[in-house]
Parts: sequence; structure tokens; C-alpha cells
Amino acid sequence: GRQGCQIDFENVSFAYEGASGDPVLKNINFTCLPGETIGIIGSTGSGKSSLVSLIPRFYDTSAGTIRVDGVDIGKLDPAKLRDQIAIVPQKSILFSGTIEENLRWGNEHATLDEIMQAAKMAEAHGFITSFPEGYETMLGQRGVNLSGGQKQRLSIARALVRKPDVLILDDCTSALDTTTETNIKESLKSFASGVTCLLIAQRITSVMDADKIIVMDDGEIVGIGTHETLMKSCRVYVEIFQS
Ligand code: DGT
Repeated sequence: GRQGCQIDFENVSFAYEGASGDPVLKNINFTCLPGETIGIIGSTGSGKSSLVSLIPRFYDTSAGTIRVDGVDIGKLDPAKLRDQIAIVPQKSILFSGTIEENLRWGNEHATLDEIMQAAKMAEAHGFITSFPEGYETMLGQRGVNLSGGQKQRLSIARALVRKPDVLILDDCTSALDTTTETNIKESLKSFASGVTCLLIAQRITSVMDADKIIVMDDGEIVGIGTHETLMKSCRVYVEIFQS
């Protein structure tokens, strides 16, 4: 297995090029220790997806520094950096091909055994093997129709097949019932002990047991702490909790 990375954001600001120029992230500071699970919560448009998209350098910061294991990511080889980090996006991207091919995407060397292990952790093995052709089942136009939740579980499995140092789940459990979500989080704890995990969520229950939770509001961090601390100290967090 791989070791988790430390991630540091230092005075990071960010604006999309060509947009109004208003920063969507303002003066972001936090540290994520190796192996920690950090929850990120905040209303729609508050900047959660933008924040995590800076880590593999899908975009470059407008100001400030992001460090992975102490090194400015601007000085790292982008290919190596992206190899360490797996992001499961909000909308799963599956292509026409077999389930096995879809899960191997991003790690060509993965064995079927490793793929099945990842699918088990992502609570996908059961529904995959319920198809007559199992892992050979075709997806896409001429293939089976999957539910939103099944697609999310395949996307999570695909990320696990890559054995990343940093696993970022961008609100990708929204279509799952809470039991399935809890089961996946339990398996991640054993697999991902050591893996640094960033977990964007809409529901407080999805991030409650994270080591710490970042609360975003309008491009800024308005609270960082455990569920208990934030319930006592962060108005925005309490509002999300009550909504
Ligand atoms: P969500 O996914 O609805 O919960 O929202 P967040 O919190 O993930 O927010 P985010 O980072 O998607 O959006 C923050 C702001 O940035 C919002 O005003 C929309 C804008 N934005 C997001 N993606 C893009 C993009 O690709 N281009 C431009 N120009 N603006 C974007």
C-alpha cells in the first residue's frame, strides 16, 4: 500500500480565468496530516469542488501556495502528482466498455483480483456479480443501465484500484442510502488507513466522524474542527446541521 500525504494550503486564493474575476476561493489555510480524513461541507457554490481541484493542479492558484509533503506542487511533476491523487467526481464518468475495463482505467496493471477487492470495498461487487456476465458486463449505449448509486459505487471502486496516496470524494455518495455509505466508509477505514482522505458532502452525517471538518461559505473557510467543536462555535455549520 501507499502512504498518505500531508497537504498544506497557505493563503490560497483562486479565480477562474475569463470569469468575472471575483475569486471563488479567498485566503484558504489548512493542513491535512498524512492519513487524516477531512470532511468539507458548505452550501452550493461555496467553493468545495474548486478547492480540491487545485490539489492535482487541474487549475493553478491565483495566490498562495499548496504543498504536498512539504513541496510546492508548482515544483512537482504534474504526472507524478496526479498519479498520487484520485478524485471521484460528482458525476461519474463511465465509458462504453466492460465493467472490468472501466474499473481498470487509471491503473492498467491492476489484476482482476485487485479490481474485485476494490469493488467489494465500494459495495459494488454484489450488483456486478448479479449480472449474468459479471465483470464482463458491457456499459454504455449497448450495455446495461445502471442506477445513479451503482455508477457512484463503480467510480469509487475505480479510484481505489489506483491505490492513491490521497483520495478525494467529491460529493459522490449522494445517491447512496446511508447504510451503503456507512459500509463503504468502514471499508475505506481499513483499506485507507494511511491514505489521506478529503470528503466533500452535503449531509453532515457524511462527515461527522472525520478527523476534522472544513466549513466553506462563499469561498472562505468559516470553521475548522470536529463535529462537537463546530456545533458549539460555527454558526454556518449549525445552520447546515439544522437544515
Ligand atoms: P456544489 O458542487 O454545488 O456543492 O458547489 P461547490 O461548493 O463545490 O462550489 P464550486 O467550487 O463548484 O463553485 C464555486 C464557484 O465557482 C461558483 O460560483 C461557480 C464557480 N465555478 C465552478 N466551476 C467553474 C468553472 O469551471 N468555470 C467558471 N468560470 N466558474 C466555475
